[in-house]
Amino acid sequence: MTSSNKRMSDSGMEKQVGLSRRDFLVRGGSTLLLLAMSDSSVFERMAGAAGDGDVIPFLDRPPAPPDAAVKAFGELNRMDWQKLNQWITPNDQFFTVSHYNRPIILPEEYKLNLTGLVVNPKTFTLLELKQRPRQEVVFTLECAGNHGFEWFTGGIGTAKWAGTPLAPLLKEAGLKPEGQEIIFFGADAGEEEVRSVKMRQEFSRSLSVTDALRPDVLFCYEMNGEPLPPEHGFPVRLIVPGWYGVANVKWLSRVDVTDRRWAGRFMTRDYVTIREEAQSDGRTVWTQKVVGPARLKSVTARVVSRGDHYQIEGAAWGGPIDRVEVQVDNGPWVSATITRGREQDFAWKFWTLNWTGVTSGEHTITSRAVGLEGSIQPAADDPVLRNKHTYWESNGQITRRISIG
Ligand SMILES: Nc1nc2c(c(=O)[nH]1)N[C@H]1C(S)=C(S)[C@@H](COP(=O)(O)O)O[C@H]1N2
Ligand SMILES: [Mo]
Repeated sequence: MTSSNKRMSDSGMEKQVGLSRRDFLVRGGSTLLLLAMSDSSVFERMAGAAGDGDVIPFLDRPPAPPDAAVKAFGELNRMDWQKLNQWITPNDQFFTVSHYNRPIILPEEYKLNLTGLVVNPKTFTLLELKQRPRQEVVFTLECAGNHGFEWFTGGIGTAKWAGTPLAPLLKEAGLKPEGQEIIFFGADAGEEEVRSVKMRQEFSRSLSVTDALRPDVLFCYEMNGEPLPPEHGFPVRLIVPGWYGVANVKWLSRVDVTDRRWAGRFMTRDYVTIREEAQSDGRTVWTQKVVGPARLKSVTARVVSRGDHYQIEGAAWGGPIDRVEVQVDNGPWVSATITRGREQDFAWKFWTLNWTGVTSGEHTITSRAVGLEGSIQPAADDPVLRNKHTYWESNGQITRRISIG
């Protein structure tokens, strides 16, 4: 593969932020993302671990984000996996990604317009949405760009989201049979240029009617028992459990039912994964697929020592998970114990493994999530990832390096 194959089209943010191509990790880069995740100073044990212990720092640590990224987006408080201590991420520690402005919306002025191919187009106030049946979901939201750059490893968090389900609301409005696709618009907007046409575009993503009618999809107004914080989409955002962050449109302003697919920036230019895929006849074809459902993934968060006892701890998410396996150096894959989250379909699982027979010196630790249907989180050098040319959906196995004294 030539290095030019690794290049990405440049759709704006790279220019805007003034980052050079070298600032990006392997998968090439166009749009830079933003994240703000504060470190938590209090250190508690992950669920499942008992007593105090010392965290042994990994030799590999994510580098600081490039200055240009910090300048453009403000202080970046990246999540530090070694400090992950709570299964639910507090709102003020939850990462955030916004591609346009961050609108401030007054609750009493808020309106959600339901337009297009419905028998009864309707406008909802915040109060009307809140008066509808309430539903909650614990859902781990990960930016599809997470782990796409060396310095972007903390674009993930888990919250208990509450709101009202879409399906009954859409059914009441009367979806017309020719309705195929539902477009969700945010109140944030920017200027986009396509084939020399300049236009104002709100942030938008669409779902097929089938996906939108899934019973767990919410018009969400609450995050961990609080009104949605402004940067997370106050007053109402879409929550699509099991999908990457980008599908979860914040500052929701309009929901439009249409008879065809939507070709906005975040469906067709950004958040499109480009791969060279081998066909059964040996040919290779280039594919461009829109980022949607989350992919199986796991991370080794830290190693804790208590005397001469060592415990490896981590998280796994991105689909129904059967188990997590851990490999030390070139040893066998060993099943870890899932300690938290088993009963929640859309939340990350926390896992631990007692590391026995530890010798002094340098070691590598790699984890892999195994799905209920037997699918396995791909190795970092798996062709499916090696032949991926964009940084989204970087769900390869992560190897951490550690030195035992
Ligand atoms: N309106 C709007 N919604 C949006 C975005 C955006 O820029 N504007 N960013 C998306 C992306 S790419 C991600 S990863 C998530 C991040 O959600 P958070 O900021 O609440 O963590 O919001 C999604 N929803
Ligand atoms: Mo994202």
